[in-house]
Amino acid sequence: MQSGIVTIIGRPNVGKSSLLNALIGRKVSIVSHKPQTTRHRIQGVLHEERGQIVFVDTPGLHRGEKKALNKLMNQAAAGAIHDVDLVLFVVEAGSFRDEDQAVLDRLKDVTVPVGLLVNKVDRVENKEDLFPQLEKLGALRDFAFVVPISATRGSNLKPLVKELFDRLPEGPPLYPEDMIVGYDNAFEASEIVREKLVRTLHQELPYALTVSIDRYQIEGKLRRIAATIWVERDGQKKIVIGEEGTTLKRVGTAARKELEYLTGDKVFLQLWCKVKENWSDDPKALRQFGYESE
Ligand SMILES: Nc1nc2c(ncn2[C@@H]2O[C@H](COP(=O)(O)OP(=O)(O)OP(=O)(O)O)[C@@H](O)[C@H]2O)c(=O)[nH]1
Ligand SMILES: [Mg+2]
Repeated sequence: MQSGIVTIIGRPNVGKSSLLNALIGRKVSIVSHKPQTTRHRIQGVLHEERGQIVFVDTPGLHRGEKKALNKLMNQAAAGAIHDVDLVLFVVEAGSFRDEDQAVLDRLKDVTVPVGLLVNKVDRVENKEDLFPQLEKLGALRDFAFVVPISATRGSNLKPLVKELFDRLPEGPPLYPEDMIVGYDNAFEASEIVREKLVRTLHQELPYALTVSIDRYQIEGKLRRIAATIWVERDGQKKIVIGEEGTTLKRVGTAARKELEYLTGDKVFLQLWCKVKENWSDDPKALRQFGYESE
């Protein structure tokens, strides 16, 4: 048996969470087309005959740490490259930017193998363009391997997993066989609600909100969940609620359906929206909402 911890790192929006979900075959980490969707380290465990891989999805490393929340997100990501067995550096085909280079610079002192994943290759129209790109990116450091993938289509994931097992140490499984995710029910509910909000709302709102769970009760095949959506200003609260509550209702329905799908139970979801001024730059509020510093 082999087992090990593999961190997935990269700038925002390159498809790290999509990759984790594709590898595990289930929604483990929330996804949206907006950058800075993931805010915590998210664990998903892959169980195979060959062994077990614990994947760690991370917030996209970004510059311009405007708020305390951004600093915590970058810390959570940067802290995940230590004490692991392998690091997967994810970039987007055809779009290597300064922010990617900044991530690469942070990987300078990493001594465990670093694999390069060039994601979103489904978007490359002319496949002949890919080869020189892979060669150029592959020369940026001494990568253990370079694999072009499409996380959303699930392309090339088997060869990727083989590259991982080729390098992971012998050892007993780190987690029990039935453990797929590293978080609890309440965290899952808060993230699913946040995903629906991020996908529904525009401009700065996704960055101004967080979700806390006030109640999570399991009664047989029914789950009663009460959640609060926190925003920073009164005007934002109006937008979250929407005219006659339509936006909040739409978000609630989408979140409930997904939670029912994920848990297999019936879900009764109540949502409130409240204002906590400047929470994303307030260390005490951040702690209260579960954003821990290292
Ligand atoms: N076409 C295409 N789109 C992809 C692929 N992988 C991810 N995406 C899209 O890219 C966007 C970002 O995906 P995420 O998985 O949330 O990216 P992330 O790196 O986790 O982003 P952060 O959490 O913000 O750091 C979403 O709209 C995904 O659907 C892919 O292989 N092909
Ligand atoms: Mg993510």
